[in-house]
Amino acid sequence: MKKNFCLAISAIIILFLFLSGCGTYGQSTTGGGAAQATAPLTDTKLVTVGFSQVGAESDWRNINTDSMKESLSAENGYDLIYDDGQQKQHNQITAIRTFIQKEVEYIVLAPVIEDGWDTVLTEAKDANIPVILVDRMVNVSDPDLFTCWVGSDFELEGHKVCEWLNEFCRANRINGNEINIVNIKGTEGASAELGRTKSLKSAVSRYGWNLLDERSGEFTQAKGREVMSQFLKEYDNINVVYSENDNEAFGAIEAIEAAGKHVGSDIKHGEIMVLAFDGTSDQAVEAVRLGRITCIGECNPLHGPRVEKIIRNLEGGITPDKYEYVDEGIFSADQSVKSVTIGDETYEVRLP
Ligand code: GZL
Repeated sequence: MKKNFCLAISAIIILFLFLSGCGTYGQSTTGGGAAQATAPLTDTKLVTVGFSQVGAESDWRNINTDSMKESLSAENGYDLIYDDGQQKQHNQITAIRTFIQKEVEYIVLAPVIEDGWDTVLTEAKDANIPVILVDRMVNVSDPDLFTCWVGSDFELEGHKVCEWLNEFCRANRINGNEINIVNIKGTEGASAELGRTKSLKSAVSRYGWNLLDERSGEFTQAKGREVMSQFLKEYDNINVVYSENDNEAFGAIEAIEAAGKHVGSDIKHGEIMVLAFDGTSDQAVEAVRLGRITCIGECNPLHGPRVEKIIRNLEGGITPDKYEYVDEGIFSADQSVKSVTIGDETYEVRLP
């Protein structure tokens, strides 16, 4: 009698468990008792990321922003809080403080300039929020104030373009002292400006070029046009423009043609050669192919997948490399120079 009773109770318990959604093999199911798929990914908690972007000053920046937003999307498991710094450091500092107040899990910073970040990055560190730097670098007293950085070698970009100009002069029998160059710099104090300017200055002294003047075009087309217009009023012998991004180059070309002059590589016969950096927009690609921009040092804006992988690895307890450089080339349609060599690396010159 007692045995039958226990068997009956056991049967009832098993039946209840099965019907109540707890599988007979310990798998949890949802409703109906039949085994269901596990909850879809979107039910897992999203990783909150605060991203402080420089601004929207250039085609490169806009493509970089799109890359970050596409990678740090909700479907990829992220809750992205985006802030456009309007090219002002105080806006970025305010944004970082807001991210800290919101207790985001990660802060991504594309710093507009290198100096002035120690205080706010210390606040982020005190709040135990990892900071990932993207694109430009910060100049801080303690490198532990950021977890890692991903971006470009801006000095190398400048070396490639300057070596291209040197090889162009050799191939076309132009003496270094015949080069009268102006520099439309990027945002003063930005890593891209510092690196590209430093490389130009070392090439000027190495190859005997005449650096007539340098002023900031703030990486924008409007300012690039304004600076170039001023240069043309002050100098009548400019034959090369070193423009620290494509948008400044577009503005410079507008100014040059408004002054009745022509852009191109035939500098022996009065054309003004325009050199630039980025090569990311359709307009820049067309300008190179048409020879309106003679040479561009590539600057890769697609940092989104790299930053997403860094965060995913950090979530999995994997420490990222402190510094991650992206690969970049050099573009030109001029046939004078096939490749440039920097140190022990040779870079083929190609169409974008
Ligand atoms: C380079 C980036 C620069 C681009 C400009 O990585 O910081 O800022 O060259 C952009 O186009 O404005």
